[in-house]
Amino acid sequence: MSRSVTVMGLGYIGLPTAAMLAIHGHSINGFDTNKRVLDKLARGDIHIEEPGLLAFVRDALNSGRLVPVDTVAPADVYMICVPTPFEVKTKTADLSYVEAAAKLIVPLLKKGDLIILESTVPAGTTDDLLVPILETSGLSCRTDLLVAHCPETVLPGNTIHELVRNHRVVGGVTPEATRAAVALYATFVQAEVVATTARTAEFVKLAENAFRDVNIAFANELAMIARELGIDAREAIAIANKHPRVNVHAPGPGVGGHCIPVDPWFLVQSSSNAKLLRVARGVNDAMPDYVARLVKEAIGDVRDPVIAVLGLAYKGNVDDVRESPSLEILTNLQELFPTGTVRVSDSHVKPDRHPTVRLHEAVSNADCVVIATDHDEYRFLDPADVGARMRARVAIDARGILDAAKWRSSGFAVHAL
Ligand code: SAJ
Repeated sequence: MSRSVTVMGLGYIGLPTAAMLAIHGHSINGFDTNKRVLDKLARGDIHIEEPGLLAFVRDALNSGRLVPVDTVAPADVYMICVPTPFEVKTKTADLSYVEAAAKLIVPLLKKGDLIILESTVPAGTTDDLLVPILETSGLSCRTDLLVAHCPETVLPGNTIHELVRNHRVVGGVTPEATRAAVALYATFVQAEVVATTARTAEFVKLAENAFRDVNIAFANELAMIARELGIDAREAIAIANKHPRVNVHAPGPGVGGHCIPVDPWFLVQSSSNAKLLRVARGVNDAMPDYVARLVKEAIGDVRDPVIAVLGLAYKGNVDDVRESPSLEILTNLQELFPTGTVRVSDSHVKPDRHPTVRLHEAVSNADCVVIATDHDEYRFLDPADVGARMRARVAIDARGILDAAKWRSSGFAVHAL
């Protein structure tokens, strides 16, 4: 059945979801408080880099079923896809955007409306924060409104595919709400839509990302130990992973993005039993400093060194710099080499997000090149060409993507993490 849906927040999740619903026959009002986002959409353009998303959104706009709106429009379904940032000082979730979105909906609510929260939140948020706000409308979330949480689970870089192919977890405040939300997702999801409670759905999402954070911390710790022992960590991990019950993740310069470095704290804030999660966060947060120290170890006491950092995005082939380890690496390098020059290049990152230089400018006269992000183009760099522009041939491969033998045969000292 086709529904009228107002999507609140047209970011990395809201925009593709709005387009997906429109393409599947629903009538969508796409609301955002950011005028730039709406202006771009009005011109048939989008504000984020995501493979295939531009064409997908254009199809939705051309269908006439995705309409950008600058005031919240009435609908039968409201989907809240706003950010839930992390308060650095208190290490807790900032739920002010969820609150604000919910308050905007209140005056429009009528009996039978379905309200879905997709934003990642601490367990209990739907019941304890969203429901009381919605009930200021005078309608009950038990008998009048249908309220559910359905956490987004898409991997940036593969959003459109995963929106359709990933299973979804839907947790309603009541069984009727669960059923209504399941029915909506079933109109475009080609995988299982699992029904549970709102609280469990919230918890599951956090558990998934915490799993990755802990596993990556384990890989990073193994990598540091392996290095001390003169062992190639990635080779060792690849061999260990041949065991049918072992799946160690990849070591790297730290964990970035708006999810994995943040979500474990949403569990920590709920319980004093969360110990491992804190330690894992600490291990991953210390990796940029470890990478900077590898640079120091590799180049020694060169006076006024020039260091080229390749990659600012938090992972390969995306433009997103949120919580990117590269930002920390830059700061750490500047602290370690106060008289040196640290340059960063990343062709994916738009200049209004962060200043960068072109790759050949970054490596020009450099004493060391650091591969900080696993963008595809860095895998295929020609070491002879890069080396010819540099003052000394030292490479720190924090992502393990260079063909070390090839780089060594071009005269590079290669230090891989
Ligand atoms: N990373 C490693 N080693 C690895 C894997 C990742 O160092 O083995 C690093 C990446 O380089 C990156 C960070 O971790 O800096 C996170 O990257 P990611 O690709 O693992 O995850 P995200 O943050 O892009 O997306 C995650 C996904 N969650 C899971 O895979 C459990 C995605 O499905 C979620 O929708 C998303 O978080 C979210 O929105 O919560």
